[in-house]
This record gives sequence, C-alpha cells and structure tokens, in this order.
Amino acid sequence: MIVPNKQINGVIYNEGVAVLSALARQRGWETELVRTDLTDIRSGAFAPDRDAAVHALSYASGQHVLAGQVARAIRAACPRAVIIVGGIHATVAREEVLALPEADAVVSGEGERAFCALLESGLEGLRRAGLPNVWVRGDEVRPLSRADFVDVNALPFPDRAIFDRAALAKSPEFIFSRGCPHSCAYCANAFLNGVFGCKIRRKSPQRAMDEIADARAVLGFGPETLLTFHDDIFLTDTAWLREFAALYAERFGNPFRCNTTAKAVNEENVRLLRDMGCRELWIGIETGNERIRREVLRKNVSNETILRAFRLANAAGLRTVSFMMVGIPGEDWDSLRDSMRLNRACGVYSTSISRFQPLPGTPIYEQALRRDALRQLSEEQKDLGLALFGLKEDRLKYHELNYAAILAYHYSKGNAVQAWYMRLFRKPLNTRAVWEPFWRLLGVLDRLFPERHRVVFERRTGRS
Ligand code: B12
Ligand code: SF4
Repeated sequence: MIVPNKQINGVIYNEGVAVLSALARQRGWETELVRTDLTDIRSGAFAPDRDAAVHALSYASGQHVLAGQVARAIRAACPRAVIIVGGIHATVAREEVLALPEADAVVSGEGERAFCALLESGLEGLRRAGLPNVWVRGDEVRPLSRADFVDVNALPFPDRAIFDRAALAKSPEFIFSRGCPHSCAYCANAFLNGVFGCKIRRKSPQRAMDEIADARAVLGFGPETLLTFHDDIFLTDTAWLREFAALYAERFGNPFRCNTTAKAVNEENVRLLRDMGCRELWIGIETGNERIRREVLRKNVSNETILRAFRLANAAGLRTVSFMMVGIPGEDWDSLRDSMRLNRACGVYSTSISRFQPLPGTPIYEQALRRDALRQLSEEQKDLGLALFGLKEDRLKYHELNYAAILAYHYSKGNAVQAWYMRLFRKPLNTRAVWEPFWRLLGVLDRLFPERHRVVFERRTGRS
C-alpha cells in the first residue's frame, strides 16, 4: 500500500488504507505501508518491493503529480506487478488517474469490494466481476454511477499496525461514520453525494467501542491519551450519540475531539459530549460573512446559528475550535473583518485557518474551471505533492490574507499571549496595534519579493 507524500504534518492514520489492509490480511495476504516523496524518488531511496504482487496507491488531489512519479518508479522496478489506484483523487478527478499509463486498475469511491476481488481472483477476476465505478486496463470507461455502499459494521477492524505505531499511539484517530447530509460547494461531499448518492453509514456504538478496544490493544495507549474522531459530522444523530456516550464513559472515558457543523449542535448533545470527556469541539465557521457563506460556499448556516452553537458548547465547558478559510472567492477586507468579528464573538478557544483552495470535483472548482480562473501551479509545487490549486482572481494579496489569519488566531482564547492579557486586563488584546507594523513590513516585502516571504500558518481546508 503506497501513500505518496510523507511531508504533510499530521497525516499519520488513513482509515481507507487501514481498512483495505485489514481485508487483505483477512484473506491471507501480507501488507506493508510505504510513504514516499520526491526526495526519496530522486535519491533512489524509494525502492519498490519487487516481490509484491500488488502495489496499491492511495492519495489526495495535491499528490497526483507525485503519484505519477511513484507509479513510474514501481513499473520500472516491477514490470509484472499489478498497480491499482484508488482514493479521493481517483474519485473526484478520475480522468486524470485513468490517464496514468502505469495504472492497471482505477477504483472510484469505496474500494473494499474491488480490492477484495483483485486479491481473491487477480486482475482478470476483477474485470469479470464488472463492479460499478471500477476500471480495468483494456476495458471501456463506463460513467460513474450510484454506489451500493458497503456495510461498515461488517468490515474488519482497520489495520492500525501498519502505521507509525509510536506516533499513532500518541494521537489515535478514528472514523465511526461515512458520509455527510450536506453538499457545501467547496467540499468533496458535494461530488460524492451528487454522483454516488447520500447515505450516512454509521458503525454501531457497540462496534465503535470494540474498535477502540482493538486500537488500544494494538497501539497501547493509556486512559489519558487524547483521541480524535474524524467523522465529517460527529453530531448528526443524537440517539446514536446517547448510546455511544453511555458505553464510552463506562469503557474508556479518554479525552477526545471531534467535528461538527453548527446546525447539529444542541443542548443535549453538548451535554453528552461534556459528560463523556470531550475536550475540543471543532466547528466550521469558514467565513463571518453570511452572504458569502450561503451564496458562494453554499453552506446554509446563519451567523445566529453559529453563535448559538458556540454559546452552548462554551457554556458546557468544551474548548471550541473554529475552522476558518481566508481567500474565498469574493473575499475582500470587509468580509475578512466580518470573519474576525464573528470568530471573536464566538469566544473560540482556538482557530484553524486555511487558505481557500478550490478542490477538484467541487462546484466552486468546476465554476472556476469554466471561467478559466484556476491558477496553475509551478512544476516544483506539483512535484512536492503538497500543493493544491489557487484562483487567479484573488482580490487580496497573500500577505493580507496571512495578516487576517494571524489576527483571527490572536483573537482566540487558547493563544497564550491573549490568555495572559485577558487575565491581567480583563479585555482582549487589541492585536491590530501589535501586528500593524509587521503587516506593513509584509506589504513592502510583498511588493519587493512577491514569491519569497510567505508566512506559514496552519493549512487545512475547512470542514463541517
Ligand atoms: C480524516 C481526514 C483527514 C485527516 C487524515 C488524512 C487521511 N489521509 O486519512 C487529516 C486531518 C490529517 C487530513 C488532512 C488533509 N486533508 Co483531509 N479529510 C479527512 C476526511 C474527513 C476523512 C477521510 C477518511 O478517512 N474517510 C473514510 C475512508 C474510509 O474513506 P477514504 O479515505 O476515501 O477511502 C476509501 C476510498 O477512497 C477507497 N480507497 C482509498 N484508497 C484506496 C486505494 C486503493 C488501491 C483502492 C482500490 C481504493 C482506495 O477505498 C476506501 C475505503 O472505502 C476527508 C473527508 C471525507 N469524508 O472523506 C477529508 C479529505 C480527504 N481531506 C481533504 C484535504 C484537502 C486534506 C488536506 C490536503 C488538507 C490540507 N490542506 O492540508 C490534508 C492532506 C491529506 C492527505 N495527504 O491525505 C479533502 C481532499 C480533497 C481532495 N480532492 O484531495 C477531503 C475530501 C475533505 C474535503 N475538504 O473535501 N484529512
Ligand atoms: S463542509 Fe462539512 S458540512 Fe459541508 S459537506 Fe463538507 S463535511 Fe459536510
């Protein structure tokens, strides 16, 4: 199993890869996880296993160019091995992956059935199975169609042993559900729901507990270890949460963090979260400008609903973390100010800020493609496997967006400087005064060296 790129911080666990590995082991195969990057390929450190019968590639859109190099290196070293490609890019940008000359099979959407068919009966068996959304070299390309989703409760426990166990033991990750009922215009779910149909599939609370116990046995984490539940929206079903909470408090009680959308927050579910030890609740604000949120991002959530969600979560004693994006199409100084104001009014503990990136397959990306507004990446950016895509028509300069990101971050309570200032003076620090000279300097540098001085801030796409 090969996941191109090892440079992205925080990517330790990958549920899709873990499940496929578990299914392979169930069928008597040995599996190995290889993470690689351009440096490895150029230096020759990436040495594909010549004895492996199957090389399975899984990657997100930012790594497509790098994945092509990985596939070439595998084919050169292992002329007869099967190369199968799947994952989010093979789903949302299937044509690009079909164009990889080294790919013997390309799977879009869920990969369990196709992967098992390949392991059980080889490439010809996979072809004969005629599964929807699967292409085998030599076949004609059929359009993507509605999915017959797998039963997540019938799957083996994800194989966590293939990852860096020591790192994963410090921060174990879980996903208890698949799917999201919303289709925000910047999120892959808009594509997935539109093409495959929308069905939320949830592991039963009992199965979720057994999976945590299995992970604990494999990784050996203790009762204080912070767990991360990566479900798109952990709070969509309060009845499920009630049952989960009772079992979790009884069997584990580890602190944890999870995602939600503001709409899903209510008094009961924040109380349940608090009682079972939730430390952080991540809520997507994305932008403080309600018009941009509704019309551009197609996220149908009002500022009032967002404020209420944060009020409830803060009152329950949860640390709230907001997801914000800067540089959304139509963004200007007024909308950035709206974002800072709303973020501040929400009383967030911390903020995760991303530079907006149009992701392939999403409505925003498709619109930008039609009006020729996508910014091309340099070859170096593509090779690194970190880059996604930008828009040509950003109204604000890079340093202005960074400045806004810094400001928004400094309005959060978890920031140490802010926390001390609040404690001493009982009011928030006016960070504008502090950052103004720095911002001006960045402006000058921006004009002098447009590409050179970029301030790095946390780069995550907003979710939920
Ligand atoms: C958890 C998560 C993370 C975690 C863990 C990352 C990881 N790689 O698992 C963290 C927080 C680290 C993260 C980081 C990032 N993420 Co993220 N993340 C997710 C999230 C919420 C869940 C992923 C998941 O586990 N799904 C459940 C599993 C079962 O599904 P799956 O991974 O798709 O796997 C199935 C199929 O794809 C297929 N399959 C997968 N691989 C293979 C291989 C073969 C051979 C076969 C046959 C099949 C197959 O079978 C699997 C089982 O059915 C998704 C949203 C989503 N709903 O998918 C976003 C998502 C994948 N992330 C996204 C992005 C953009 C990122 C970042 C680039 C953000 C950033 N700017 O830094 C980074 C980079 C991630 C990377 N290189 O992989 C985008 C990707 C869009 C795209 N077109 O690339 C998504 C879709 C969210 C969105 N905004 O739309 N992410
Ligand atoms: S951004 Fe969040 S709420 Fe919107 S579709 Fe994606 S996961 Fe669902």
